[in-house]
Amino acid sequence: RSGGSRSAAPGPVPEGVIRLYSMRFCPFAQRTRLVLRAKGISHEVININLKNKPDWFFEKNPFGLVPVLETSKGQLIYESPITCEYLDDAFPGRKLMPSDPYERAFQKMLLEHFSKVLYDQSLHVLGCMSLS
Ligand SMILES: N[C@@H](CCC(=O)N[C@@H](CS)C(=O)NCC(=O)O)C(=O)O
Repeated sequence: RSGGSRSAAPGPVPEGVIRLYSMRFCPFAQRTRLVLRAKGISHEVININLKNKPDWFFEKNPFGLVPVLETSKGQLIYESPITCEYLDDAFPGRKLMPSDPYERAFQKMLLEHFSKVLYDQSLHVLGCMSLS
């Protein structure tokens, strides 16, 4: 869905489904998509044109970033690690996060390390692009 900044907002999320506002090549949204798939959660995806964001998107996330989850109750969840933890907590089935407090903390510490690597790599790629 590209649309342009004044395009109409999508309707409410149907019962029994969760909606993901995403972008195909976003590594942060990829985290959320991986959890949706790993847990087999029924969902729909709306891809946002980040170069020309629709105005209504800022009502979903004031930061204007993907990923964002929206429930059929109109609840909005953003920031990728928070979306992943929400999905793990809110849906039954295989738990992705350990229940032990230290193990949970350890997983989050690991995520911080990987986020730093991801960020450094993004900068590296941008650096290479600006050189080419
Ligand atoms: N801290 C955020 C970062 C999300 C993020 O940076 N998403 C990018 C796409 S990969 C975005 O929406 N960019 C739009 C913009 O910067 O205006 C998260 O973990 O969800």
